Parts: sequence; structure tokens; C-alpha cells
Amino acid sequence: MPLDSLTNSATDALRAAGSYVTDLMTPTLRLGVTGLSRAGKTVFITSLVRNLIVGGRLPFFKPHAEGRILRAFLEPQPDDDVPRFDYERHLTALSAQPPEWPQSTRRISELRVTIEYEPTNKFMRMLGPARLHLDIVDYPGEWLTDLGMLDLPYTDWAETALGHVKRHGDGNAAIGFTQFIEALPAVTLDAHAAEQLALEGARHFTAYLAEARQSNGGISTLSPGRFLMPGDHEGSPLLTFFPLARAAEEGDALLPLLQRRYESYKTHIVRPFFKEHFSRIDRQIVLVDALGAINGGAKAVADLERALSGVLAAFRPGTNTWLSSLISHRVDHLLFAATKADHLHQADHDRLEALLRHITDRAIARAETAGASVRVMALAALRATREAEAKQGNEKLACIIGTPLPGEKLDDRVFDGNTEVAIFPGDLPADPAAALADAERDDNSPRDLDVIRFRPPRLALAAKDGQPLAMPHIRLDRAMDFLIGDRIR
Ligand SMILES: Nc1nc2c(ncn2[C@@H]2O[C@H](COP(=O)(O)OP(=O)(O)OP(=O)(O)O)[C@@H](O)[C@H]2O)c(=O)[nH]1
Ligand SMILES: [Mg+2]
Repeated sequence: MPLDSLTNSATDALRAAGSYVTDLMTPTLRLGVTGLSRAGKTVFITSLVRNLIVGGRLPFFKPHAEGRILRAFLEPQPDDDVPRFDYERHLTALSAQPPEWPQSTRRISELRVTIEYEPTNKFMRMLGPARLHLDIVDYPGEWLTDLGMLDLPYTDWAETALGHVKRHGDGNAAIGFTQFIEALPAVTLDAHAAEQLALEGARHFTAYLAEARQSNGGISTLSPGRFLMPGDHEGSPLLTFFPLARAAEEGDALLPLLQRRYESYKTHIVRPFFKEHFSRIDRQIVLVDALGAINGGAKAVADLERALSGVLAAFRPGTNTWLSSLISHRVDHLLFAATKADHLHQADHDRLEALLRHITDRAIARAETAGASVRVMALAALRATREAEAKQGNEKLACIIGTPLPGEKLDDRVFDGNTEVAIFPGDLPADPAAALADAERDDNSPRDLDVIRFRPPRLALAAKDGQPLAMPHIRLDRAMDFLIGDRIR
């Protein structure tokens, strides 16, 4: 073998070994992104990743502002058994003419972005660029409410769930479920008949959960979280049980079947989720559509609060002995973000933040998230409106300009999805308690705030790949700085 080819292959081998070692040594930060359905998770991740990759406008993301981010790029994620976050498809929807919001997603997904940067430390700088793997995990907030089931025997869970049905018993599905329970025979001897009843009961109970969610502004607070968000378990027997309160009878096949399914649901769905995904998260953002809830009225706000405290229980060290023993490290940065802040004029952003703080304060106090650094922020991951001032008599009104989605209504007007309008969305009360009281008024009374949905903004597209050059946002950079900034040093 000629000498220089030997030298070449030796250098290649060394380089390969070097990059292998670098890769092994590259630290990983796992960022959990969660929120109840429609909170804005998909838009948040898509915008964060795009802005990182193309170097968007991020003045408050310090490593970027200091010019130390050399590049950011997607790499294959580490977990082969988790679906990949469909970044490209979401980006394509947002780049369409007219732009569309991404489709709703209902299961866990993951994406790895590698950030190459210049270290702040002089000595480290001499070794060349450093790298950080950012693994972003998107999962439905509803799954966190299942944590409460882990310490709860079937009987206690059933009692709580049936109490809920009793309190909200006026809908069709609630009536259907109650009638089903009342018509059950006291004892079901036959195993096949018990199976059929379990299936039918689960169908009724799922319909009830959907109805409860519908009447609560789209928020579901009741476990099992997977009945409405089955992820990959759609149609699985693990999801066929329902709450039943009755004493054990000799020879009855139904109650033991329901108890067994309930336990299997915990063993095969809830525990693995907390063990394999949740316990590995380093940083967490909880996205909250507080404006949507305010707009939805009293029940929606109360339900949002309840759901959030369910979600927060998962971050409370020592709440659940099983979970505490599992989490060797705990989430050290926890961010609550009120999403879609672009529905309000910036003059109201502080109020939105105060409102979220007010809602989560009660939950955080209960959750005693001691040790973790917790922050609350109002943001818009993708800003769909711009601001303007309009004059009404002598008064100046802070308006927002955007294109409402087709079918959106304001007073008597129905929008067609093509027309840009300036609207005065109203103000949030300065006192968060007043905002909640406002929402708690009779649902038919006029509200101080109008929240309508807008089309995504038309973005400047890169000639190369026809995808957005950057995404306008509100405070996304501050959120990034809090969540990952200190790890890019
Ligand atoms: N104006 C505005 N609307 C937003 C923003 N983020 C999300 N939205 C709206 O909220 C909807 C839901 O956002 P997604 O990101 O899909 O929410 P999600 O939490 O992933 O929802 P699921 O996948 O259904 O659980 C979008 O279709 C938009 O209408 C934002 O920054 N600004
Ligand atoms: Mg989604």
C-alpha cells in the first residue's frame, strides 16, 4: 500500500474516531413541551426549531445575540421507538399560500436539533466549537393527569369518576352512561358477557369524557387521559374499562375484569410513559391557552385550573412515591407560558402574564415545586397579527391587525378567511382576580374581551427550499433563553 494512502486512511480513521468521541461526549438536554390539547405545542416547537436553524430574530436568546451559535441542524433522534415530530409537514402547512396552521397531533413525538456553538470559556474555545443535542419531546398534557391514578386503587378511582358524572349529569352522554350502569345486572357470571359489558361501558364512559371536555372549553381533566388521547393504544383492550361502584359478589366476572384492566392500564400505559419519557426530561415548558379559557367562560377557567393542578402534580417531588424513586434528577427549569399573546395588544401582555401567574400560583403553591426555577411568561410562538392604533372620538384604541380564519365571528360579522381587518380585542382587567371573575359571570353576558382565531402570517420564504426564512414571534427568544440558554456556554 502506498505510503500517502496509508497516511490518508490513518487520518480518516483518527478523524472518524475523533468525531465518534465528540458525539459520545456531546451533552444532551431533553426539553419536554406539553400542554392541553390546542394549547400551541406543535406551533411552538416548529417555530423554535425553525428560528434556531435559520437564525431568526432572537435578540433575547443570549447565545444567539452574542453571535456564538455557529449552526443548528436536525439529526436523527436517539429513541427509535418514538415517532418523529413531523417538523417538515408542519412547516409545509405554514408555508402554503394561504398559510395553514399545522394539523392537530395526539401522541408523543420527538425531534433532535444539534446546536454547534462557540464556548464562552477561553480554554474551551481553543478546543473548537462545542455541541449540544437538544431533544424536544412533545406529549399531550392530558397524559399527566393519569399520574393521580398510580396511587389510587380501582375502587377509589371509580368513586371519584362516578362523583364527577353525578355532578355533571345533564348531558346526553352522561345520561347514557348512567342508564347503562343502572341497567347492569348485579352479577355477571359469564366471562364473555362481562367482556361485552366492559366494551360497551368503556364506549359510554369515553363518550362522557368527550362530552365533559366539550362543555368545558375543550379541556379534559378526568383520567384516564388515554381514553380521549389514545396515541398508539387506539382500540387496545387496555382501554376497555369504566368506573363501577359495587361490592364484590361471589361468581361475578365483571368487577374483577374491570379492576384487572384498570391495573393493566397503569402497568402497561401509565408507568411506562412516566418511566421512559417523563422521568428523563430536564427542562419543561407547559403551554397554556389562558385566553381561550377566559373566552370560554367560567367553567372553562375553573377546568383549566383543575387540569393544570393535575398536570403540576407530576412536577411535585415526593407526590408519588413510585415516581419520586424513578426520577433521579428532576426538572430544574419549569416555564409556564400563556400562548397566543398576539391576540392581544402588547399593552395587555403583562396582564396576560399576571393572569397565568394567578392561575398557576394556586397550583404551584399546592405543587411545592421546591428547587426548580419556575417562570411565567406570555408569548406567541408565531405571531399572526400586527399592532395599530385607531381613534374613536378622542379615545385611542390599541388594535391588532390580522386575517381572521374563515367562519370566525365578531358581533354580527362572519369572516371569509381572506380579508385583513383591524380589531380592538378589548382589555384584560388589570387585576387577574377580576379577569377570572369576569369569566365567571353568567356565560351569556357580554365580555370585555374578544378572542378570534387568525390565519398564520404570510412568511417570507427562502428561494432554496420554499420554506420560511424565520418566524415572527413574541418572547419566544426569552423562553428559549430560560429553557436552554445556560447550557450553551
Ligand atoms: N395567533 C396565534 N395562534 C396560535 C399560536 N400558536 C397556536 N395557535 C393557534 O392554536 C391552534 C393550536 O395550535 P397547535 O400548536 O396545533 O396546538 P397543539 O397543542 O399542538 O394542539 P394538539 O396537537 O391538538 O394537542 C393553532 O391551530 C392556531 O390556531 C400563536 O403563536 N399565535
Ligand atoms: Mg400538536
